Parts: sequence; structure tokens; C-alpha cells
Amino acid sequence: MEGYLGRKHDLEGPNKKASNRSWNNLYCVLRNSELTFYKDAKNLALGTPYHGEEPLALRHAICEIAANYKKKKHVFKLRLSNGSEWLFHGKDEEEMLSWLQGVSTA
Ligand code: I3P
Repeated sequence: MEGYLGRKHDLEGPNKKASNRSWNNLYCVLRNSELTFYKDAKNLALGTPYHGEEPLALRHAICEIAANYKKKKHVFKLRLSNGSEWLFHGKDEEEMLSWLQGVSTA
């Protein structure tokens, strides 16, 4: 699946806050148990990931609704096996839940 989500890097590793903590609206692509980010669909077509980032490997990742995050609605949290954590913001409940399910079963 693919589409736009807001993304915020929360933790770089266990108990280590990410340095860049701002929200970005990115074109997200979920494929083969990996999540890759692009500035937009054109950059996906060009094969140019956002800021040259490596895809996130979703194996052994944990994904759940970010119940503690109160500043936005429709946010879910992804914790990777390396301890890094990311927040993702969908435009509505339905979009958030479909990504949550997709990422959880990847
Ligand atoms: C961050 C930006 C984020 C904010 C984060 C700030 O600043 O304002 O929106 O997260 O707060 O550090 P900058 O863009 O200058 O990097 P929230 O929207 O969740 O508040 P935080 O460090 O408390 O997470």
C-alpha cells in the first residue's frame, strides 16, 4: 500500500530522543515488510527516497495506536526491533487503521 502520512521520528534508539523531531508529510510505501518514504509519488517513480533514507525493516516491529500522544488525532506508533520509534498521522480514523493493519501484518 502507499499514500501520504505525517511522520515524526520520536526515538532513535532505546531511551534516545531523535534529534529531528518535526512532523513531515511524506509519501509512504509499504512493500515486502519494508516501509520506504518519498517526498511525493514522482520521487517514488524516480526511485529517490526522501533524504536518501534507508527503508524501515518491519520484521519484529510493534505497531499500536499512540494513545499517549494527545496533540493530534489518528496517530499510530511504530517501534522497530532496534528500539527506534516513529509516529504516523493519518488524515482520519479509517486511513490510520488501514495503515496500522498493513504495517502490523507486514
Ligand atoms: C519540533 C516540532 C514538532 C514537535 C517537537 C519539536 O521542533 O515543533 O512539531 O513535536 O516537539 O521539537 P522543530 O520543528 O523545531 O524540530 P510535537 O508536534 O509532537 O509537539 P518535541 O521535541 O516535544 O517532540
